[in-house]
Amino acid sequence: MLTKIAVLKQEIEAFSASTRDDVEQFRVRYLGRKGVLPALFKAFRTVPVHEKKQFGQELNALKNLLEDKVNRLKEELADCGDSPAKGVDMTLPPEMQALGSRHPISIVQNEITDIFCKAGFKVADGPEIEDDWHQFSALNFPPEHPARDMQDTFFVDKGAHEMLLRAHTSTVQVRVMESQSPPIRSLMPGRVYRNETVSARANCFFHQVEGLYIDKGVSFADLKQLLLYFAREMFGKKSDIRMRPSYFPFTEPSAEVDVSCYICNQKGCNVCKHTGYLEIMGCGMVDPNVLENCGIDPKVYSGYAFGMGVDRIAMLKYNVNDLRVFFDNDVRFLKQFTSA
Ligand code: 2NM
Repeated sequence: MLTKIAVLKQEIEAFSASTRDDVEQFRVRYLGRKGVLPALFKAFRTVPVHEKKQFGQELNALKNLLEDKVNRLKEELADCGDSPAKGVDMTLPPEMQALGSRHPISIVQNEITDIFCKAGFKVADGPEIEDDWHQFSALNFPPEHPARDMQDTFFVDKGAHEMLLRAHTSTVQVRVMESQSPPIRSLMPGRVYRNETVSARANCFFHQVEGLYIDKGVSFADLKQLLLYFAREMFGKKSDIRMRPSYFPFTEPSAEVDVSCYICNQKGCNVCKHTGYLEIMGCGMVDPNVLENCGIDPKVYSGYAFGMGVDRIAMLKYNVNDLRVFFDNDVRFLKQFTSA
């Protein structure tokens, strides 16, 4: 029996493992319930009394040797899964996980909101599925207005509780005006939906940032100054703006805003179609009817509002001539954009 123990000792010392599985098999073979060591302890019972002391010591030494060996092997292999422990340089830096990047539309949207937030505007949020009141009636759209037509708006449920996908984020402005009292300085970035034929310049959904300022004595001059500040922050210090009269149901007077072409410095190029200006947004003084509809007294308060298409500005900024590429989800395209 002593020779058997000596042989086992050599076997155990010589054993090496390259995976955690190896260690486990080794442990089961020697220390498991039906393993070599328990069998020896069983045999120990039949050893003559005068030999028990020596055998006992040898057996315990063998047990300690085994347990130490198993623990050491386990530690060595703990960090490497089932791959070989030897030849792995644990000081090497790990393989970097590929990071995602922000979507170009989100980058531009954040840039726009940051600029207005510096002027004191606060971002508001609201539902994308809306009702007639917030989309049309509160905003002074007459009942026969063409935008109410099925052709322009996506209706979700034409039943008793007619719901629709919002076609502008002014729906959120209505909610803000209904729930807050002036002064109001709020900003609504978000996705809007329109029933358009999809093309290089139009999609059935796009992104808007709208702004609203309501207080006592707000004038068109205030609006003009804010938009000039925005144009210079967004398109460069040398930018200029011009306004052209326009029409929206919810503002009176209304205007389209153009920014001087930052690509050719107004010398004329393909992007500005040799006009020297790029059309970037619409704006106006909030119609007194809208204020009234939202519970704000138009005799006390006045306000301005503006709205711009994020996708269009992103096309200008990144020189993209087909807006569908923003939504094809081609990672090769999307990963080119980083927010500084
Ligand atoms: C635009 C252009 C002009 C606008 C108006 C309002 C509200 F709710 F105050 F009446 N919100 N947004 C507005 C005005 C939006 O987008 C081209």
